Amino acid sequence: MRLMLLLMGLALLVLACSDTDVGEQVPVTLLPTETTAVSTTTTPPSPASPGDATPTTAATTTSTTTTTMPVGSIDDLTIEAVEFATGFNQPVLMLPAPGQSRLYVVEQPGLIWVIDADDDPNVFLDISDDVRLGSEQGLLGLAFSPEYAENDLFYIHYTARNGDTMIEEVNAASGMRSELLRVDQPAANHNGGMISFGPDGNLWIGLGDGGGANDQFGQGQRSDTLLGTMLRIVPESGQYSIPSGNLAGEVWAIGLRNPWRWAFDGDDLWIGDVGQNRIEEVDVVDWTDGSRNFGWSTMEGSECFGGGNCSSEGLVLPVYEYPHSEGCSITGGFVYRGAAMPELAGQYLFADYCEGWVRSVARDGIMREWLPADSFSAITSFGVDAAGEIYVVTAAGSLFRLQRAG
Ligand SMILES: [Ca+2]
Repeated sequence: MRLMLLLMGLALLVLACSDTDVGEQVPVTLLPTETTAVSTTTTPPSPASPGDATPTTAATTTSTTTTTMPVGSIDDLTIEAVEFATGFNQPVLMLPAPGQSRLYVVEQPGLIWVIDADDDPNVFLDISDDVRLGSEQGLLGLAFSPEYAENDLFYIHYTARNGDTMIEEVNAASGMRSELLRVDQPAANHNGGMISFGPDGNLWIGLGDGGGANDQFGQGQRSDTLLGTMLRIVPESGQYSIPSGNLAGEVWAIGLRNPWRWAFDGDDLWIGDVGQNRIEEVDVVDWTDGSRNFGWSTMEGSECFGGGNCSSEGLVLPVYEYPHSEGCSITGGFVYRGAAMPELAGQYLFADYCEGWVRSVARDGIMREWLPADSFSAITSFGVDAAGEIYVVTAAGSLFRLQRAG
Protein backbone atom coordinates (compact mmCIF):
# COMPACT_ATOMS: atom_id res chain seq x y z
CA MET A 1 0.00 0.00 0.00
CA ARG A 2 2.79 2.39 0.82
CA LEU A 3 4.29 1.66 -2.55
CA MET A 4 1.03 2.49 -4.26
CA LEU A 5 0.76 5.74 -2.37
CA LEU A 6 4.29 6.60 -3.31
CA LEU A 7 3.68 5.87 -6.94
CA MET A 8 0.48 7.87 -6.96
CA GLY A 9 2.15 10.74 -5.17
CA LEU A 10 5.17 10.97 -7.41
CA ALA A 11 3.08 11.02 -10.47
CA LEU A 12 3.18 12.57 -13.88
CA LEU A 13 5.38 15.60 -13.89
CA VAL A 14 4.34 18.28 -16.35
CA LEU A 15 7.14 20.69 -16.93
CA ALA A 16 6.52 24.38 -16.69
CA CYS A 17 8.58 27.00 -18.44
CA SER A 18 10.62 28.91 -15.93
CA ASP A 19 13.67 31.05 -15.45
CA THR A 20 14.03 30.16 -11.85
CA ASP A 21 17.20 29.85 -9.89
CA VAL A 22 18.25 27.60 -7.06
CA GLY A 23 15.51 26.78 -4.64
CA GLU A 24 12.82 28.91 -6.25
CA GLN A 25 9.48 27.20 -6.49
CA VAL A 26 7.41 27.00 -9.64
CA PRO A 27 3.95 25.59 -10.12
CA VAL A 28 3.84 22.24 -11.82
CA THR A 29 0.94 19.93 -12.45
CA LEU A 30 0.74 16.55 -10.87
CA LEU A 31 -1.43 13.92 -12.44
CA PRO A 32 -1.98 10.39 -11.30
CA THR A 33 -0.03 7.90 -13.27
CA GLU A 34 -0.55 4.27 -14.02
CA THR A 35 1.83 1.84 -12.42
CA THR A 36 2.62 0.31 -15.74
CA ALA A 37 5.03 -2.55 -15.63
CA VAL A 38 7.38 -2.40 -18.57
CA SER A 39 8.17 -6.03 -18.32
CA THR A 40 6.97 -8.46 -15.76
CA THR A 41 8.90 -11.43 -16.97
CA THR A 42 12.55 -12.04 -17.33
CA THR A 43 14.52 -14.88 -18.64
CA PRO A 44 15.80 -16.70 -15.64
CA PRO A 45 19.40 -15.62 -15.28
CA SER A 46 21.64 -18.26 -16.64
CA PRO A 47 25.12 -18.89 -15.39
CA ALA A 48 27.76 -17.22 -17.51
CA SER A 49 30.38 -19.69 -16.49
CA PRO A 50 30.27 -23.37 -15.61
CA GLY A 51 31.49 -22.47 -12.16
CA ASP A 52 28.14 -20.93 -11.38
CA ALA A 53 26.11 -23.98 -12.27
CA THR A 54 25.74 -25.15 -8.72
CA PRO A 55 22.26 -26.50 -8.09
CA THR A 56 20.28 -24.42 -5.68
CA THR A 57 19.48 -26.30 -2.52
CA ALA A 58 17.11 -25.42 0.22
CA ALA A 59 18.56 -24.06 3.38
CA THR A 60 18.97 -26.80 5.94
CA THR A 61 19.24 -24.72 9.05
CA THR A 62 17.54 -26.27 12.02
CA SER A 63 17.35 -23.09 14.03
CA THR A 64 13.82 -22.08 14.86
CA THR A 65 14.59 -19.17 17.12
CA THR A 66 15.28 -16.53 14.50
CA THR A 67 12.61 -14.46 12.83
CA THR A 68 14.92 -13.01 10.21
CA MET A 69 13.70 -13.72 6.72
CA PRO A 70 16.25 -15.75 4.80
CA VAL A 71 17.76 -14.13 1.76
CA GLY A 72 16.63 -16.05 -1.29
CA SER A 73 18.84 -17.12 -4.13
CA ILE A 74 19.59 -14.53 -6.76
CA ASP A 75 18.76 -17.24 -9.30
CA ASP A 76 15.14 -17.14 -8.15
CA LEU A 77 14.82 -13.36 -8.36
CA THR A 78 12.87 -11.75 -11.17
CA ILE A 79 12.69 -8.00 -11.61
CA GLU A 80 10.14 -5.70 -13.16
CA ALA A 81 10.37 -2.01 -14.01
CA VAL A 82 7.47 0.15 -12.86
CA GLU A 83 7.01 3.69 -14.07
CA PHE A 84 7.74 5.99 -11.17
CA ALA A 85 7.60 9.45 -12.73
CA THR A 86 7.42 10.84 -16.24
CA GLY A 87 7.33 14.09 -18.15
CA PHE A 88 10.96 15.07 -17.68
CA ASN A 89 12.91 16.69 -20.49
CA GLN A 90 15.93 14.52 -21.37
CA PRO A 91 16.70 13.32 -17.83
CA VAL A 92 20.19 11.94 -17.27
CA LEU A 93 20.40 11.20 -13.55
CA MET A 94 18.42 10.89 -10.32
CA LEU A 95 19.99 11.09 -6.87
CA PRO A 96 19.06 11.83 -3.27
CA ALA A 97 20.92 14.43 -1.26
CA PRO A 98 22.67 13.06 1.83
CA GLY A 99 20.23 12.60 4.68
CA GLN A 100 17.18 13.43 2.57
CA SER A 101 14.40 11.36 1.07
CA ARG A 102 13.86 13.99 -1.62
CA LEU A 103 15.11 13.08 -5.08
CA TYR A 104 16.88 15.29 -7.56
CA VAL A 105 16.41 14.74 -11.28
CA VAL A 106 19.00 16.18 -13.66
CA GLU A 107 17.84 17.25 -17.12
CA GLN A 108 20.46 17.51 -19.87
CA PRO A 109 19.23 20.93 -21.12
CA GLY A 110 20.22 22.43 -17.77
CA LEU A 111 17.58 21.97 -15.09
CA ILE A 112 17.52 20.02 -11.85
CA TRP A 113 14.14 19.19 -10.32
CA VAL A 114 13.56 18.19 -6.73
CA ILE A 115 10.70 15.77 -6.14
CA ASP A 116 9.18 15.01 -2.79
CA ALA A 117 6.37 12.60 -2.02
CA ASP A 118 4.66 15.26 0.09
CA ASP A 119 5.07 18.27 -2.17
CA ASP A 120 4.90 19.39 -5.76
CA PRO A 121 8.10 19.11 -7.80
CA ASN A 122 10.15 22.26 -7.86
CA VAL A 123 12.94 23.57 -10.01
CA PHE A 124 16.06 23.25 -7.89
CA LEU A 125 18.51 24.69 -10.41
CA ASP A 126 18.22 26.20 -13.87
CA ILE A 127 21.46 26.90 -15.72
CA SER A 128 20.02 26.29 -19.19
CA ASP A 129 21.19 29.72 -20.36
CA ASP A 130 24.78 28.68 -19.69
CA VAL A 131 24.63 25.19 -21.18
CA ARG A 132 25.43 24.00 -24.68
CA LEU A 133 23.06 21.15 -25.44
CA GLY A 134 24.08 18.37 -27.81
CA SER A 135 23.81 14.62 -28.00
CA GLU A 136 26.64 14.27 -25.46
CA GLN A 137 26.67 17.86 -24.24
CA GLY A 138 24.58 19.59 -21.61
CA LEU A 139 24.14 19.34 -17.87
CA LEU A 140 25.58 15.89 -17.33
CA GLY A 141 26.37 15.34 -13.66
CA LEU A 142 25.46 16.26 -10.09
CA ALA A 143 27.11 15.47 -6.78
CA PHE A 144 26.08 16.66 -3.35
CA SER A 145 28.68 17.43 -0.75
CA PRO A 146 28.70 14.70 1.92
CA GLU A 147 28.16 17.61 4.34
CA TYR A 148 25.33 19.10 2.26
CA ALA A 149 23.02 19.37 5.27
CA GLU A 150 25.54 21.69 6.90
CA ASN A 151 27.18 23.52 3.99
CA ASP A 152 24.47 23.60 1.25
CA LEU A 153 27.10 22.79 -1.37
CA PHE A 154 26.65 20.70 -4.45
CA TYR A 155 28.65 20.25 -7.66
CA ILE A 156 27.66 20.11 -11.30
CA HIS A 157 29.33 18.93 -14.49
CA TYR A 158 28.12 20.58 -17.68
CA THR A 159 29.11 21.74 -21.15
CA ALA A 160 29.64 25.49 -21.34
CA ARG A 161 28.38 27.53 -24.28
CA ASN A 162 31.81 27.33 -25.92
CA GLY A 163 31.96 23.56 -25.55
CA ASP A 164 34.31 23.42 -22.56
CA THR A 165 33.67 21.00 -19.72
CA MET A 166 32.75 22.94 -16.59
CA ILE A 167 32.84 21.73 -13.01
CA GLU A 168 31.15 24.18 -10.67
CA GLU A 169 30.43 24.42 -6.98
CA VAL A 170 26.94 25.73 -6.20
CA ASN A 171 25.64 27.01 -2.89
CA ALA A 172 22.00 25.98 -2.69
CA ALA A 173 21.25 28.58 -0.04
CA SER A 174 22.69 31.60 -1.83
CA GLY A 175 22.58 30.39 -5.44
CA MET A 176 26.22 31.38 -5.83
CA ARG A 177 28.15 29.38 -8.42
CA SER A 178 31.93 29.07 -8.41
CA GLU A 179 33.97 27.65 -11.29
CA LEU A 180 36.23 24.90 -10.00
CA LEU A 181 37.59 23.44 -13.19
CA ARG A 182 37.27 24.21 -16.90
CA VAL A 183 38.62 21.77 -19.50
CA ASP A 184 38.88 22.48 -23.22
CA GLN A 185 37.04 19.86 -25.28
CA PRO A 186 38.42 19.37 -28.79
CA ALA A 187 35.24 17.62 -30.02
CA ALA A 188 31.59 17.52 -29.06
CA ASN A 189 31.51 13.89 -27.94
CA HIS A 190 33.16 11.91 -25.12
CA ASN A 191 32.72 14.47 -22.37
CA GLY A 192 32.30 11.94 -19.61
CA GLY A 193 29.67 13.38 -17.30
CA MET A 194 29.59 11.69 -13.90
CA ILE A 195 30.91 13.38 -10.79
CA SER A 196 30.69 11.83 -7.35
CA PHE A 197 32.18 12.09 -3.91
CA GLY A 198 34.19 9.01 -3.10
CA PRO A 199 34.31 7.31 0.29
CA ASP A 200 37.56 9.26 0.73
CA GLY A 201 35.55 12.49 0.81
CA ASN A 202 37.16 13.78 -2.39
CA LEU A 203 35.32 14.82 -5.55
CA TRP A 204 35.85 12.41 -8.44
CA ILE A 205 35.29 13.51 -12.04
CA GLY A 206 35.18 11.28 -15.12
CA LEU A 207 36.29 12.75 -18.46
CA GLY A 208 36.32 11.14 -21.90
CA ASP A 209 39.18 11.15 -24.40
CA GLY A 210 38.20 14.42 -26.06
CA GLY A 211 36.04 12.82 -28.69
CA GLY A 212 36.04 12.21 -32.38
CA ALA A 213 37.08 8.62 -32.89
CA ASN A 214 40.07 6.32 -32.44
CA ASP A 215 41.49 8.49 -29.63
CA GLN A 216 42.43 10.88 -32.43
CA PHE A 217 43.71 13.46 -29.97
CA GLY A 218 46.05 10.93 -28.36
CA GLN A 219 44.69 11.42 -24.85
CA GLY A 220 43.99 7.89 -23.64
CA GLN A 221 47.38 6.98 -22.23
CA ARG A 222 48.53 10.41 -21.06
CA SER A 223 48.62 11.42 -17.42
CA ASP A 224 49.72 15.00 -18.18
CA THR A 225 46.34 16.01 -19.62
CA LEU A 226 42.90 15.89 -18.08
CA LEU A 227 41.13 14.01 -20.89
CA GLY A 228 40.54 10.26 -20.87
CA THR A 229 40.86 10.17 -17.11
CA MET A 230 39.34 9.89 -13.70
CA LEU A 231 40.17 13.03 -11.77
CA ARG A 232 40.19 13.46 -8.00
CA ILE A 233 40.17 16.85 -6.29
CA VAL A 234 39.36 18.41 -2.92
CA PRO A 235 36.86 21.28 -3.24
CA GLU A 236 37.65 24.12 -0.87
CA SER A 237 35.59 27.31 -0.75
CA GLY A 238 35.04 27.63 -4.47
CA GLN A 239 38.51 26.39 -5.38
CA TYR A 240 40.20 23.04 -5.10
CA SER A 241 43.36 21.36 -3.98
CA ILE A 242 44.89 18.08 -5.07
CA PRO A 243 44.85 15.16 -2.65
CA SER A 244 47.89 13.00 -2.14
CA GLY A 245 48.08 9.76 -4.05
CA ASN A 246 47.00 10.87 -7.52
CA LEU A 247 48.99 9.74 -10.56
CA ALA A 248 49.75 13.30 -11.58
CA GLY A 249 48.06 16.53 -10.62
CA GLU A 250 44.30 16.07 -10.72
CA VAL A 251 44.63 12.74 -12.55
CA TRP A 252 43.82 9.67 -10.49
CA ALA A 253 43.65 7.19 -13.38
CA ILE A 254 44.07 7.14 -17.17
CA GLY A 255 42.95 4.97 -20.09
CA LEU A 256 39.24 5.75 -20.15
CA ARG A 257 37.41 6.38 -23.43
CA ASN A 258 34.13 7.82 -22.20
CA PRO A 259 33.25 7.04 -18.57
CA TRP A 260 29.68 8.35 -18.84
CA ARG A 261 28.35 6.68 -15.68
CA TRP A 262 30.19 5.06 -12.76
CA ALA A 263 29.70 4.51 -9.06
CA PHE A 264 31.46 3.73 -5.82
CA ASP A 265 30.59 0.75 -3.68
CA GLY A 266 32.80 0.81 -0.61
CA ASP A 267 36.35 0.16 -1.78
CA ASP A 268 35.16 -0.69 -5.28
CA LEU A 269 34.88 1.78 -8.13
CA TRP A 270 32.63 0.50 -10.94
CA ILE A 271 32.85 2.14 -14.36
CA GLY A 272 30.82 1.67 -17.51
CA ASP A 273 33.29 2.74 -20.20
CA VAL A 274 31.84 3.29 -23.65
CA GLY A 275 33.68 1.44 -26.41
CA GLN A 276 34.44 2.32 -30.01
CA ASN A 277 33.18 -0.09 -32.68
CA ARG A 278 33.51 -3.49 -31.08
CA ILE A 279 33.32 -3.77 -27.30
CA GLU A 280 31.45 -2.12 -24.40
CA GLU A 281 32.96 -2.73 -20.98
CA VAL A 282 32.45 -2.71 -17.23
CA ASP A 283 35.53 -2.13 -15.12
CA VAL A 284 35.93 -2.49 -11.39
CA VAL A 285 38.93 -1.64 -9.26
CA ASP A 286 39.70 -1.40 -5.59
CA TRP A 287 40.27 2.33 -5.54
CA THR A 288 42.37 2.03 -2.39
CA ASP A 289 44.86 -0.32 -4.00
CA GLY A 290 44.27 -0.84 -7.70
CA SER A 291 45.81 -0.28 -11.08
CA ARG A 292 45.21 3.19 -12.47
CA ASN A 293 45.20 2.48 -16.20
CA PHE A 294 42.00 1.31 -17.85
CA GLY A 295 43.66 0.52 -21.15
CA TRP A 296 42.20 2.84 -23.80
CA SER A 297 43.43 3.30 -26.50
CA THR A 298 45.96 0.51 -26.25
CA MET A 299 42.99 -1.78 -25.82
CA GLU A 300 39.27 -1.73 -26.49
CA GLY A 301 37.88 -4.02 -23.83
CA SER A 302 40.07 -7.10 -23.70
CA GLU A 303 41.25 -6.73 -27.32
CA CYS A 304 44.19 -4.81 -28.63
CA PHE A 305 42.62 -1.76 -30.25
CA GLY A 306 42.86 -1.96 -34.01
CA GLY A 307 44.06 -5.56 -33.91
CA GLY A 308 47.57 -6.88 -33.72
CA ASN A 309 49.48 -7.43 -30.54
CA CYS A 310 49.81 -5.22 -27.52
CA SER A 311 50.85 -5.58 -23.93
CA SER A 312 48.12 -5.57 -21.32
CA GLU A 313 50.64 -5.49 -18.51
CA GLY A 314 49.54 -3.08 -15.81
CA LEU A 315 46.17 -2.44 -17.44
CA VAL A 316 42.77 -2.98 -15.84
CA LEU A 317 40.88 -5.45 -18.03
CA PRO A 318 37.09 -5.43 -17.95
CA VAL A 319 35.28 -7.52 -15.36
CA TYR A 320 32.62 -7.86 -18.06
CA GLU A 321 32.35 -6.85 -21.68
CA TYR A 322 29.89 -7.34 -24.53
CA PRO A 323 30.26 -7.08 -28.30
CA HIS A 324 28.34 -4.70 -30.52
CA SER A 325 26.17 -7.56 -31.69
CA GLU A 326 24.48 -7.10 -28.28
CA GLY A 327 24.38 -3.31 -28.16
CA CYS A 328 25.98 -0.02 -29.11
CA SER A 329 26.83 1.98 -26.00
CA ILE A 330 26.98 1.03 -22.35
CA THR A 331 25.02 3.04 -19.78
CA GLY A 332 26.62 2.44 -16.41
CA GLY A 333 24.56 2.48 -13.23
CA PHE A 334 24.87 1.76 -9.54
CA VAL A 335 25.61 -1.17 -7.26
CA TYR A 336 22.44 -2.39 -5.60
CA ARG A 337 22.47 -1.90 -1.82
CA GLY A 338 18.75 -1.57 -1.20
CA ALA A 339 16.67 -3.60 1.23
CA ALA A 340 13.83 -4.72 -1.03
CA MET A 341 15.86 -7.26 -3.00
CA PRO A 342 18.67 -8.46 -0.73
CA GLU A 343 19.56 -11.16 -3.26
CA LEU A 344 20.72 -8.37 -5.57
CA ALA A 345 23.21 -6.89 -3.11
CA GLY A 346 26.59 -6.20 -4.67
CA GLN A 347 25.36 -6.35 -8.26
CA TYR A 348 26.37 -3.45 -10.52
CA LEU A 349 23.39 -2.60 -12.72
CA PHE A 350 24.02 -1.35 -16.26
CA ALA A 351 22.22 -1.17 -19.59
CA ASP A 352 22.71 -0.71 -23.28
CA TYR A 353 21.46 2.54 -24.80
CA CYS A 354 20.42 1.00 -28.13
CA GLU A 355 19.22 -2.46 -27.15
CA GLY A 356 17.29 -1.51 -24.03
CA TRP A 357 18.22 -4.44 -21.82
CA VAL A 358 19.25 -4.22 -18.15
CA ARG A 359 21.97 -6.48 -16.82
CA SER A 360 24.18 -6.72 -13.77
CA VAL A 361 27.58 -8.06 -12.94
CA ALA A 362 29.27 -8.62 -9.61
CA ARG A 363 32.89 -8.97 -8.58
CA ASP A 364 32.76 -12.61 -9.71
CA GLY A 365 32.30 -11.48 -13.32
CA ILE A 366 29.06 -13.39 -13.76
CA MET A 367 26.55 -11.44 -15.85
CA ARG A 368 22.83 -11.65 -15.18
CA GLU A 369 20.21 -10.21 -17.52
CA TRP A 370 17.21 -8.81 -15.64
CA LEU A 371 15.20 -7.16 -18.38
CA PRO A 372 15.55 -8.31 -21.99
CA ALA A 373 16.35 -6.30 -25.10
CA ASP A 374 13.71 -3.77 -26.14
CA SER A 375 12.44 -3.33 -22.58
CA PHE A 376 13.25 0.36 -22.91
CA SER A 377 14.11 2.89 -25.56
CA ALA A 378 17.28 4.94 -24.98
CA ILE A 379 18.34 4.33 -21.38
CA THR A 380 20.44 7.40 -20.63
CA SER A 381 21.24 6.62 -17.04
CA PHE A 382 20.24 5.07 -13.76
CA GLY A 383 18.94 6.66 -10.59
CA VAL A 384 19.14 5.72 -6.95
CA ASP A 385 17.03 6.73 -3.97
CA ALA A 386 17.85 7.20 -0.32
CA ALA A 387 16.94 3.59 0.41
CA GLY A 388 19.33 2.31 -2.23
CA GLU A 389 16.65 1.22 -4.68
CA ILE A 390 17.61 1.65 -8.31
CA TYR A 391 15.78 3.30 -11.19
CA VAL A 392 16.14 3.34 -14.97
CA VAL A 393 16.22 6.78 -16.61
CA THR A 394 15.12 7.12 -20.23
CA ALA A 395 15.71 9.88 -22.77
CA ALA A 396 11.97 10.06 -23.40
CA GLY A 397 11.57 11.47 -19.89
CA SER A 398 10.53 8.63 -17.61
CA LEU A 399 11.97 7.07 -14.49
CA PHE A 400 11.28 3.40 -13.82
CA ARG A 401 11.79 1.75 -10.47
CA LEU A 402 13.36 -1.70 -10.53
CA GLN A 403 11.56 -3.97 -8.11
CA ARG A 404 10.80 -7.58 -7.34
CA ALA A 405 8.30 -9.00 -9.86
CA GLY A 406 5.16 -10.71 -8.75
CA1 LIG B 1 39.34 -0.40 -20.93
